[in-house]
Amino acid sequence: MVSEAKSAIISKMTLSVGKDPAFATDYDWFLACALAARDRATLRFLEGKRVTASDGKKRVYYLSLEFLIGRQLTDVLSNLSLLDVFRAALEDLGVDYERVRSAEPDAALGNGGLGRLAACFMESMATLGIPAYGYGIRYDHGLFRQVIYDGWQEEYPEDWLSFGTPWEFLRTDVVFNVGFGGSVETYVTPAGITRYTWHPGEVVHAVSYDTPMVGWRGRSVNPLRLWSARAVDPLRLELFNRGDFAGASSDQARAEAISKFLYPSDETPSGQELRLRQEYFFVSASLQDLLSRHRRIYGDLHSLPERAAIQLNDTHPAVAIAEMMRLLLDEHGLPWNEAWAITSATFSYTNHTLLPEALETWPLAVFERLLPRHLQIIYFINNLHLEAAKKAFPEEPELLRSVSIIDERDGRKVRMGQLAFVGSHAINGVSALHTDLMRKTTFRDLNRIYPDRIQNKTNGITFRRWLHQSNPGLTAILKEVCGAEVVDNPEVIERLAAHAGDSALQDRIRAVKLANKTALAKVIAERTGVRVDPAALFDVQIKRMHEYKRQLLNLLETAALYDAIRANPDADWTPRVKIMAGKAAASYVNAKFIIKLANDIAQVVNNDPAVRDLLKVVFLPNYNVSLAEVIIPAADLSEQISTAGMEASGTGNMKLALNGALTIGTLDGANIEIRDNVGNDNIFIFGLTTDEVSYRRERGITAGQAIAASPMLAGVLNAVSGGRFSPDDPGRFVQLIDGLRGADRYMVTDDFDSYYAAQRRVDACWNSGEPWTRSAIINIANMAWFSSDRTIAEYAREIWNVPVDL
Ligand code: NBY
Repeated sequence: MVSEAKSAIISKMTLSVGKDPAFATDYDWFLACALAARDRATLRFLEGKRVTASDGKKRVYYLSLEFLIGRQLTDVLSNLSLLDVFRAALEDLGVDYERVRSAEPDAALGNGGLGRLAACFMESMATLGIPAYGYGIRYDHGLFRQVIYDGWQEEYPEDWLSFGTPWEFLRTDVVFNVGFGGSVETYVTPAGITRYTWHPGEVVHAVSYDTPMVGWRGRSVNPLRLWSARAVDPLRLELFNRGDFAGASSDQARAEAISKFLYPSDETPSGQELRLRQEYFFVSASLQDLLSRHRRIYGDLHSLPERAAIQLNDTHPAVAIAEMMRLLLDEHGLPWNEAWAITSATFSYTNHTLLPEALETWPLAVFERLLPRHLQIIYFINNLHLEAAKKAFPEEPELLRSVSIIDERDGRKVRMGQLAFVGSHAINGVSALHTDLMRKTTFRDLNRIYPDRIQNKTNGITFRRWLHQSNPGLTAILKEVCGAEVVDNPEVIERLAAHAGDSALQDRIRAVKLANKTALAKVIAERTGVRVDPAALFDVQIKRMHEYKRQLLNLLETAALYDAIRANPDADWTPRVKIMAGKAAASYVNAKFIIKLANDIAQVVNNDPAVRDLLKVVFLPNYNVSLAEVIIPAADLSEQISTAGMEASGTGNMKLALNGALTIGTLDGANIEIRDNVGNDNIFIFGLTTDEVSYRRERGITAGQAIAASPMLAGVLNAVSGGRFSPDDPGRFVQLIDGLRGADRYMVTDDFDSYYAAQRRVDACWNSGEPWTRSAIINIANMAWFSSDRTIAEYAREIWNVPVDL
């Protein structure tokens, strides 16, 4: 096996990379290994396509504008059971696997949780043998690279594709035309039926690239099909010949802009026309592709719902509802009712947020200019939908306003959430609380018209990447204590619980954690210059920077703790390292100030001899999947402190608990389900509940009371806004802190005292030693339910109607 791998790698190095191994760089070795690994997945990949074509198996199509894959080499090798073989082969060749692995750039084609969920789902679908295609965009530039300069975030373009990628196959035969703009022609057939033809004003090509997604033990290999935009004619020769070189390639530039970059704002849709072009571009290509596949195999489109399930990952691909109708009506000549029956039986939609500013809408004018025929279809859909609503609730004209796909208030808009809901047979939230809130708030009236459409599918994570690959030390313990089958069946992790009090096991768990923390300490030193003690409590908040996630609450507690330590340096403090990482959308002013505050606090605290090693503060730049893989196994404490009701689910919370971190968190999103699984005694819950949050909001209760009631809070607000951490610019944080003193939309002040108290409970528990490790073990033991295999099995059974054995 090892010798086989060795010669495969050498042969790739020589014949595909074109390098003499003696002169190969780490990146060359990565390429050679990736190509050799891909070979071993390819036969299974082709076999999967053949089988599903011949056996009539239902396919799942996962439409997502984001797939946050990260590095793939270890994932592919490990899932093919070849990791040790390749490692040994490289060692024989005198090459260090770690360096080769690190030479791979992250495929960062996503912003955060939503994109990473899509990546976990692709892996789980392949693992469960579900025939699935992921459809998305092959962005030339993924999420920006974050550099921290003088404490401020700077954004630089990300370049993962600049040297190509060894994982993909270009499909030169899978190219579709995608139209934009133009006009709609209406005519009446001899039989008296009105028909419509769209004449787009502009056409671009969608070219496809397939990346194999390998399931655990190579059970199946599914394609992730990403579309790249090309101009139909690369050059306007008549302009070129006249010397107008820029004009000659302007069509090309305009077309290629579509797949040029990922929009970097999570939670707040950009509203730019280019974004709508991206959405329609990949949706149209994907639907044309899957319809032509269906017709090739089955001939008739009426059987589509039995053979295909299309999942919309948030509303970003929701224009698919209108595009499917257009294709069925205009291109395939189906009557409306049949087309609608097929469409709504095929689609389902996942909602990832209820934040009002995050719900996607498009101004009618933009929509009409870009997609005139689709707007017409949406009007038809809406008319029928509102008729039905009127019939069901004749006494409630207000209800029509809330369920309408067209928002008639200031400046008319298309509401993508309503469109996705009306066009789908199943709509799901991503945690129990979030789904409950969907039914009660944003989708309350739609839920009354279409009861039983809303379901819950609590998120999950793939244990292959987030446990086995990223934490081999812990995995080795689990295999020994729970049995080797733990890598195939996470439920047996539960066996760990029986040994939670066993001091030998506790020692081993602590030793693995310490080793992981030592590795992280090295990364921290390299990237920030800060030296931290691996024996200290590693307190971690890693996620996109957003006010609702309340990194500011964490920082205020840090500042308060710092003052408390200075006031009483000889007390029995728990040495802590506060670790924060995350990117802010470039235009999100407050989020960028919060990053600056973290760095300013770090400057002051880390250089104050009075606090010694009792407190260190670190902001790690450029958080991405690869950095997460280093931080998560090294965390002791997981910060999940969003305002209750605002974090739809969270998935980082699951990764951290699975790796033995205890959670300090609010009763929000999946934190609640984590608590239900690990037990109240093994998690630090604090703060307002969702009901208390809405009570305060409804009564307009603002920060005044909380500040008046808490001298510590008042003191820390004064310190930050008074320039205590920004002596070079004392007014720097005045506005940020004034936001808390005023409306305090995210109720940071209300939760401050109970958060501070919960942190002191954390200190006490950490100092007690044994009980902490015991709790950590109980956390690990009870996380099996959060495997994305479980989540995907639920989607398969309850939404897609696809057989699955799990
Ligand atoms: O989806 C996240 C939720 O905040 C988190 O609670 C949940 O666990 C996760 C998976 O369900 N949402 C998220 O990551 N959203 C985005 O990344 C996003 C990206 C782009 C846009 C909106 C949201 N956009 O409008 O462009």
